[in-house]
Amino acid sequence: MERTLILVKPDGVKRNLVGEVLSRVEAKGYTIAALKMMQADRALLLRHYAEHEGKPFFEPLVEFMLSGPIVAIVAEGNRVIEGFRKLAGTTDPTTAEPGTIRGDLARDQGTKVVQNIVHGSDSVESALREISIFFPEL
Ligand code: DAT
Ligand code: MG
Repeated sequence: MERTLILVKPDGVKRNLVGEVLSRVEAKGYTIAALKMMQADRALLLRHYAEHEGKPFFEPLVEFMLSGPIVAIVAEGNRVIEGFRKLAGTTDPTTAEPGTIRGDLARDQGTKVVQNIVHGSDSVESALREISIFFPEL
């Protein structure tokens, strides 16, 4: 069964949207296989976001992800990686489709990094890598 890593980012937790995100995932029919609230540290985020190192938004992204607790979720189901990316919507919340998490719940805050409520793995390889970072016990 396919699995993906979902993160409710600090903006989502601060705005009390953890339940909203979980309920959209569950309503779609995916199963929550694991879930934890945590404060990320820098080392963990450098591993998670390694592909973005060197980009202009990298440091603001790490600082943002350190700015408060996050909720890490493993969701499970056939084609859940693709399915959650559709539920999340595109990266830029201003133009993300209404009906998606980012399109409905986020907007441009004028910050150096886009704040868009959720992370979702983008491929099978990313999902396996990211789940092992956030849930080494699984
Ligand atoms: P996604 O989260 O949609 O997979 P990504 O992996 O390309 O997007 O980037 C990770 C996060 O970094 C993204 O959710 C928001 C932020 N980000 C991406 N591109 C950005 C940009 N050009 N300017 C500011 N922040 C950006
Ligand atoms: Mg990504």
